[in-house]
Amino acid sequence: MGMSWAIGRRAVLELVEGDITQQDTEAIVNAANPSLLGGGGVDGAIHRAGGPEILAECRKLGGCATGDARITTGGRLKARYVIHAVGPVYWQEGPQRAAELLSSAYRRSLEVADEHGVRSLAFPSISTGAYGYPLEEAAPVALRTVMDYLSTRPASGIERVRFVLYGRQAYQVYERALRRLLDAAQETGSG
Ligand code: AR6
Repeated sequence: MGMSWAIGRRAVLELVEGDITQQDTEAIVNAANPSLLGGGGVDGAIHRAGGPEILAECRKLGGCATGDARITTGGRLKARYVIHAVGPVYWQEGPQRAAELLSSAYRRSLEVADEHGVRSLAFPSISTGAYGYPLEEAAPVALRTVMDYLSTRPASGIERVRFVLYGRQAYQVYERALRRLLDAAQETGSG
């Protein structure tokens, strides 16, 4: 299952149901924690699939603040890079601050990708597992941040951003959220 939409002049936004570790984009994004030393969920799956080289590089980075992102090798993954993004713990921040930090985690991942000449990257749904961010609230924040970035940064070399949703339900939540954002953009004559 999957769909794609043209965003801005140059970029494509894709939604697929699947496993982030299997993506063939140049970079995949990890839903990491501030230690960058591994964990469960997406983080565990990426380190398992990519091998010990990723953790070895992470150890040298000395952590990452919430809302920020760091880059390492992709090790044995198809992706050349892993971008480790730290989303908010929902119940610690409250809805408004959590939305700011979640948006920042996506935006910083895109900036780090651009700094490394990455043209295609895949995101999981950051913070919506162990960190407790309700999927219905996280989806529009994630999608809006990526769409804004792709349509307002003329110097960006990013051509393809893929959201990889784990399970049919998550996919459907993102698809509905994307349709709502695109409809709203059309009505206001932007986007
Ligand atoms: N591919 C794509 N999405 C996945 C996969 C996968 N292989 N596995 C799970 N998901 P989580 P968080 C979905 O918990 O909430 C770790 O311990 C999952 O259904 O991975 O940001 C870190 O070390 C959910 O919707 O990340 C941190 O301590 C989404 O990915 C903490 O968890 C994110 O779930 C980060 O929590």
